[in-house]
Amino acid sequence: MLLRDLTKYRKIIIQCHDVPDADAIASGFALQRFFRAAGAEPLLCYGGPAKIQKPSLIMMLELLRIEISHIDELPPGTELLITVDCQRGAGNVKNFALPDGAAVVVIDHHRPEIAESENTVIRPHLASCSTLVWDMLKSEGFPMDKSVQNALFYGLFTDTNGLSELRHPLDRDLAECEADAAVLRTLKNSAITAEELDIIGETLQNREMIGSVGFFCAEPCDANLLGFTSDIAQQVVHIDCCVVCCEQPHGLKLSIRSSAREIMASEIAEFLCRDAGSGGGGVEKAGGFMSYKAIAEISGGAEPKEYLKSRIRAYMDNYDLIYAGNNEPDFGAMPLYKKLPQPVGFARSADVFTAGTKITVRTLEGDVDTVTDEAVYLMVGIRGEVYPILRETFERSYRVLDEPYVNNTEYPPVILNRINGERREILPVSKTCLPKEVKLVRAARIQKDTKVFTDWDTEKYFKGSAGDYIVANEGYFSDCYIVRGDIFDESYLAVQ
Ligand SMILES: [Mn+2]
Repeated sequence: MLLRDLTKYRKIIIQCHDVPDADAIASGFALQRFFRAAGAEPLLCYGGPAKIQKPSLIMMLELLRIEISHIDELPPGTELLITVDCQRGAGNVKNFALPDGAAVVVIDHHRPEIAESENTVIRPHLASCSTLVWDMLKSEGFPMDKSVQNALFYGLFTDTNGLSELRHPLDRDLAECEADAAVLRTLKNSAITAEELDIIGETLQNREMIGSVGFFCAEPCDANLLGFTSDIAQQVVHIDCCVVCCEQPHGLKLSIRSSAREIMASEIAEFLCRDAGSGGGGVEKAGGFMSYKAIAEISGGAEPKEYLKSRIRAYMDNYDLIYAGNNEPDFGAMPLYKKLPQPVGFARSADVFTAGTKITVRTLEGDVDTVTDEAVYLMVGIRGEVYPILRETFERSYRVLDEPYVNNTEYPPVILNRINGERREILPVSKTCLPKEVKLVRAARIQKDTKVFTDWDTEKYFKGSAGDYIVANEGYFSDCYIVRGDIFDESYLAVQ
């Protein structure tokens, strides 16, 4: 569904969830501006028991000149109802009676709780609904003025604990669009009331240790308090990871910090929220959300916080840890396989920006900083992942095919010039190449969840589940890694 498909409606209601937060308000406000520019009469509103009272939200409405109404019923003649940052039919959004024939559209970034259709745009991998709306408005070529940009930036800011829990490359793109530093500075620094400071204090006093994971529960509060709390807890000695949660009307909101190599915050967040919501972020900081409804479904009615604790325990118990060159398995005894040559993409870094430019490569898997150089090429993998390689190594290992490289990844990798902010896509200047040599490996299916730590990446690790393969390059067993089961079956052949 595209926004332009909706401009045929005149009387449009944009509804935030009950007790709206900055992300819902920002998303709705930006859509209101779009539909107003298209000649419609969009009303931004919310229902539910309480009016907006939070000081930072009242300040947001004033500074960005946002008008939002608290209503009991939809105005007569409503032709289109759009729910933002929530899904009509879910528990956290007032189910207004709809006039006959009115259309309903859902724009949200939470886990789908309703059947998806051509009238729903639900993207749980995005950290904020503001990111989604921002992306939709960009696809329409809608000129966003400062107040719209400020609002969307602030929506993302508050949903990611001050930008520390960004998940998707699109989140990172929006995070760079701070429009008006002065307005945002005021908003950012009016986040906590004196009462909320007390909540942070109390939360930190009630700690429960699950293995080396510190578990903290805040009383129901604004989600941005969780990030401040976990930032403090992370620094405590002997706590490898901390999980701070609080109950929100329709689910648990989580903030996670890691200070140990064995736990990547993004990965534990994804593990804890699996099937119950969505979680993600970076190596050290991540966030997540688990819906009560989903927890009840998958656990057979467990108390949500108890369920979360059981997930933390499962995470701590589940893994085999393999340190390359140290306690690795007996690769020599494993079957030998050869890797089938598969075309991959590459670009000369100096073709993207002139040699010597400081760049950030942005991909689905995260950001990588490097400098363009005649001697540095960029490899592009099947899922759009990008990694630098020395030209010399490249020429030794790959044969160039005279074809452009085609890859339909969800987020085409881009290169950002760190000096002037210019962004260029890498795929248009990429070509296809094939590995020259047949690579031999030793491999075996793993029986249980495993993490592999290598010497050449001291920050991240490979993670696999039962059914994936642990693989080592023949002759260099300390060069080991995990390959997903389905990918392994497609790309490796047993050597008899
Ligand atoms: Mn949100």
